[in-house]
Amino acid sequence: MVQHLKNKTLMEEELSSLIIPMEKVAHVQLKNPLEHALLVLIKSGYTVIPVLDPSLKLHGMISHSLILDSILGVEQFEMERLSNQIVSDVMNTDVPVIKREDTFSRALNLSINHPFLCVVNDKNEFLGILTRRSILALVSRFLHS
Ligand code: 2BA
Repeated sequence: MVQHLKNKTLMEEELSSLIIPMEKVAHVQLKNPLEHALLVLIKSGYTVIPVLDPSLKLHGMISHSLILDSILGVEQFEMERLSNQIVSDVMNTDVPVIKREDTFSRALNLSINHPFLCVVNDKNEFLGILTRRSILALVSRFLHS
């Protein structure tokens, strides 16, 4: 079983079908004001979401905590920063990325430290996400079959 998963690429594995496609992933644009990003985060219910540009290329991730941290003044929140700052000012650019040609083993390793991985193509265009939950569900199915 281990050898099987080690050599298979995402494309060959049924995990590929578990990728949540871009249209269903809550995301924001680089130039959106923080106010808009916070609204999308709150409305979607997710804590961290991808940041894209108008051509749908992946640039980073934004979270509640990054936004709150960036509007924190010395003694209080500086609420005007929500409209003065944009997503690219505060996003995290250290994004866990995976391609369909990558091995399942790489996805599993990356998912140890990340709740989800961004799936991109060779042009860095965002295709969707793969959650740690779906990766573990597949491992569990293999272990029990
Ligand atoms: P979190 O937002 O921290 O969510 C952690 C887990 O809480 C999710 O695990 C899911 O089980 C649950 N959850 C949170 N918000 C939810 C909602 N609006 N609807 C249903 N369940 C919700 P996963 O589903 O494994 O997702 C792991 C991480 O992947 C999420 O972490 C989020 O950062 C990202 N994510 C998942 N689906 C997403 C989507 N459609 N759009 C944007 N980001 C997504």
